Amino acid sequence: MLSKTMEDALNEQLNKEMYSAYLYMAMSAHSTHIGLPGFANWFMVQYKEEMDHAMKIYRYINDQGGKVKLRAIDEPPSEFEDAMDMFQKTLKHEQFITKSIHELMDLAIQERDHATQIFLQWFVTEQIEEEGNDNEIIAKLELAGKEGNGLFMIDKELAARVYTPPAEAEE
Ligand code: OFO
Repeated sequence: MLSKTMEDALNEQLNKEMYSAYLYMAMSAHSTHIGLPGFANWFMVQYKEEMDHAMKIYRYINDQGGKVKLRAIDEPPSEFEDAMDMFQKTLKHEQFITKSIHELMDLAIQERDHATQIFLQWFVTEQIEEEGNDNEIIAKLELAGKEGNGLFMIDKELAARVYTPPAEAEE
């Protein structure tokens, strides 16, 4: 059973996850456009993961007898300076999402909503991984410089990322 405040906050988070998916889809399209297929692949996998995050919240609201309310998704940017710009924006966005998840957790604690606290734990852990991945790629991009062989090597590395659908029990 969700309080109305918690239901609203979860619906808001669902929308933020949909925006995340949209943002990474835009970055994937841009990467393809500027000839970086590995980056395009990485962002497309990220897009799919964000859709999974959104669906996880969707199912949780339903399971708890709440009402899913879909809101308009903001338009993401379609132009980026370069690969570094995309990853800096990705990190900044993930820091925003982390803050948002922590605020949701604060609300669940305040409301003594134990089920939602347990549900949100998965997202708290996930955000550590998300920011970690972005920091790692930014560090590599700093070493590689803006173009040339280094960038080509990173593109090759990012081409290897594979999307793994969530196990049924985790869905
Ligand atoms: Fe859903 O983790 Fe990124 O935004």
